[in-house]
Amino acid sequence: PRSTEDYNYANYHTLNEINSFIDMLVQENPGFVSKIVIGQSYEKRPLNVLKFSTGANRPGLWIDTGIHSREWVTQASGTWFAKKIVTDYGRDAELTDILKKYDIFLEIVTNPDGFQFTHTSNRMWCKTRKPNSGSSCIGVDPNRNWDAGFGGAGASSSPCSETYRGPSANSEPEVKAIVDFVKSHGKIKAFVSIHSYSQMLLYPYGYTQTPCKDQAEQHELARKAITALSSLYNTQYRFGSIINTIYQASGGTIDWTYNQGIKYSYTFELRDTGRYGFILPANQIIPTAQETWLALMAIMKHTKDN
Ligand code: ING
Ligand code: ZN
Repeated sequence: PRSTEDYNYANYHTLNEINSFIDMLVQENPGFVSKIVIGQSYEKRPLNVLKFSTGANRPGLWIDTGIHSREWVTQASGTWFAKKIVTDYGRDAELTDILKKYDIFLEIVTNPDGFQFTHTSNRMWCKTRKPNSGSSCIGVDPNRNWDAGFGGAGASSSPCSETYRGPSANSEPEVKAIVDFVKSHGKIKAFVSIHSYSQMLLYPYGYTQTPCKDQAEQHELARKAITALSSLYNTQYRFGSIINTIYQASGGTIDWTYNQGIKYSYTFELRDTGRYGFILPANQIIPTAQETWLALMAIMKHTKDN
């Protein structure tokens, strides 16, 4: 494709194709869209974040996709969200209002080394690609590597496990880059980390049964968001805390962001419920992205109004 108009949103793409998409989107929208490189992966790939901004010194809304590399519908949806934002800004009143008050940050390929590996070697690769000392197994689960209940139940200490937590919190550069970004930004007001699959909308905590102090509001907002989501194609989502809805998990992304003071911290598990699982047919990419966008809008709008 020569522009983001020609890009095929209805198909899966390689890392190079997504990176070219990012550069085209920035070029086509000067003064609105920029690319920030927040760090580099273990294999030295840039960690690219799209920034959508219409003014200086704004608080921020964060969305990441693809922290688990095999969850391909998430990176594909992230790409569709990026195009949706530039299409709707100035046309859709609600998104325009959001962008008058907030910057949106979108990291589409949050685990680029893993994503490249899913294209070249193993479609089911999930973790990072950093070697582990004393083991022949590669990689850390980047959703067990955050400094929130790190090392507790709901993660593995074995380097060969798919849920290996890593040698220490933030050991993975892909995680540390986001930690440094969130801390230095200081005004991220909503943080949404997108996975697949299971059709769930989850809020903290995953490492403890202790409810968040904002649980009642998080629960009602989750209900509102999944109601919006299901209005399009009647896709049914479950919602609740991580530990009570999916399973106990320690060192997870949104437990850390919530403990940093980001009240609207959520994780999505996109389509489906297991028929195709991680290998979701490409003809479901656009419907998945469209319905998820309605839920994201509900979360961003609520953040703006509260
Ligand atoms: N599921 C998530 C996982 O990392 C999750 C569930 C979400 C755990 C949020 C912790 C925090 O196990 C998938 N499919 O990756
Ligand atoms: Zn995942």
